[in-house]
Amino acid sequence: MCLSGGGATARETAETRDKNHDGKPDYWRYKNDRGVIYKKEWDRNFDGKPDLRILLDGDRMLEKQADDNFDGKFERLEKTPKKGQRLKVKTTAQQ
Ligand SMILES: [Ca+2]
Ligand SMILES: [Ca+2]
Repeated sequence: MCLSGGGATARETAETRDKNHDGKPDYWRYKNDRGVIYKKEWDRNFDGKPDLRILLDGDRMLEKQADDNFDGKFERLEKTPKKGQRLKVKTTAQQ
């Protein structure tokens, strides 16, 4: 067994895009240490904070989180149903 010390400590690497060219990123793509994308985030109102997030397992979408009122909290959660299950949408938004 051989353990090498040091090395990269950052496990999460994000690629960003600036789609509206205002100098702030509005799209994030996260890859794990195998180079597989497991999370994507979008800033839909261009305030610099992500408000739509998708969690992935390979090509499969596991979960969608949305901040529809742009207050910084993701109040809508959609889990991709397993086979034979119906889509469940959870929301913690106040009525
Ligand atoms: Ca935003
Ligand atoms: Ca919100």
